[in-house]
Amino acid sequence: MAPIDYNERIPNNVSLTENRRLLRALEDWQPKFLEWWHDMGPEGFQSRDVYLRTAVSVDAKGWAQFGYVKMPEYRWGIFLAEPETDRRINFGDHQGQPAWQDVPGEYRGTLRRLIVTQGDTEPASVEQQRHLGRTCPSLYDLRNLFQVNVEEGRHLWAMVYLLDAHFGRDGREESEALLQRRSGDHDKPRILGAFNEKTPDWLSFFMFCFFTDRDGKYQLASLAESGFDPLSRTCRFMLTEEAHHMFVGESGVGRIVQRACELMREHTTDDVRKHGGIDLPTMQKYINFHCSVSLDLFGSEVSTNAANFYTAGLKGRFEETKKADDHRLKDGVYPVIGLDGEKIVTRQEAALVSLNERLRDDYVADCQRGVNRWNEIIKSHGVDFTLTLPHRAFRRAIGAFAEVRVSPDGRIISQAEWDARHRDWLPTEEDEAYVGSLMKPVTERGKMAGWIAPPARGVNSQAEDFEYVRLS
Ligand code: BYC
Repeated sequence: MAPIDYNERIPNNVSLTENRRLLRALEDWQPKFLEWWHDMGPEGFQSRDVYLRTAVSVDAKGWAQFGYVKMPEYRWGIFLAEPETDRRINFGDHQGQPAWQDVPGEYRGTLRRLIVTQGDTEPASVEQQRHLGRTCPSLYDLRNLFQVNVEEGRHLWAMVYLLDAHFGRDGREESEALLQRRSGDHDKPRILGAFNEKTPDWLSFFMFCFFTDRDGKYQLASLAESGFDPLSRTCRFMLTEEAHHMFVGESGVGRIVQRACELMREHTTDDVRKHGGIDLPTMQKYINFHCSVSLDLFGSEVSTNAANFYTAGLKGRFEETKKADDHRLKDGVYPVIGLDGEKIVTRQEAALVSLNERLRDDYVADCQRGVNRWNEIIKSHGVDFTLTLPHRAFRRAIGAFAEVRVSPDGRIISQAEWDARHRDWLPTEEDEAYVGSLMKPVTERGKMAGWIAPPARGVNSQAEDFEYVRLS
């Protein structure tokens, strides 16, 4: 395995210099990426030194190094996890055959579509978050935002590498198109719903990192099982970066919950807005919104697309190789919720077409573990309040529940009840205006906005007043 060569214009561990055609394609794309980064990347901080981690090797020990970098000079590059000797395709019709090093012709279109869909989310999230730097609650959070942003940029590089290396001219065209679509743009939107929503404030950002990046974890883990080995190796390395994004989300929301509880105790009131905090009922509304948007990212409950991806050996289940079954799923069944007239029911569906729902199950269980940890914080302050995940049929736009109104506790309701109640369940304009009113930048070393508690520890064990971003 080649080490990462940082003397190259494009750092990589895939011996890029030995493939002149690919090198030229990527060197042609690089300035376009930088132009996009300048236009659509973090606004206002491009010339600042930011304390960032950069990948130096892909093995488990010490893949990251920390240092000050100006974001446009970040060493974006191409890093694949170590190859597994004699890796086989572990599921579907090609089970047992050697993993593909090149794209199998019959799956070219499908594989390209999967890679493009994955790739499209990465620049989209950077676009969604580009204004947040101006209202950061602390230098620590500002640095974390930028770390997430540069790594999403690198994830885009990862998908562009696959497109350019394996899909010829079509791949190069797709790589360009990834820089042309824009989050929320009416004429050229990003592909998936959640990536066209706004991330207007830091509460939304932390929720996004918790819920939407977690979809990333589960989708990447499924693609890491792929029989197309370059995709598998790329996703395996991306997963190590994704873990930090979810940490930013979970700890960010946890710190806001903690601050709310502190204010409740200090002032013996539930109305922490009076004291500059974000109250727990508002947090619940944001959870309802971000969870439901992210649940849509798993696609329809019953999906022939998902069945085809699996049968072809392109996209597996979460932890496919740890499961003890035939890995073909031709005969099995799986419980899937759906609609029966006015009722939500569970049916046994063929396992193959239920793969989106199965992945959603894994995802929901993981989200619930995070919510439990937030509830532990609440409990430790002696506060009587429980945050919950909304029912998975709540406010869905994709799949069996797209056409019905469902309450957060899972009752099918009338349009009239929805109209009367939805303001109790989802952030209202007033809630958003209140949260927005708290978004005042705090950029003094070691200082923290009043609506969020300080982190338990600094990045890379740095002191509380560490200058994570040099603003002067
Ligand atoms: N919005 O059978 P269906 C991340 C489309 S996040 C709009 O229901 P399928 C990250 C679907 O494309 C991870 N359209 O679903 C996080 C299809 O359209 P076509 C991103 C949607 O195909 C934070 C049609 O509806 N990675 O990394 O089984 C920051 C019927 O499809 C949506 C991936 O998603 C939606 N929500 O599964 C940064 C992995 N849902 O093809 C990054 C790659 C469905 O008929 N993608 N549709 O025109 C996939 O595996 C699949 O495309 C999906 C959908 C799971 C998304």
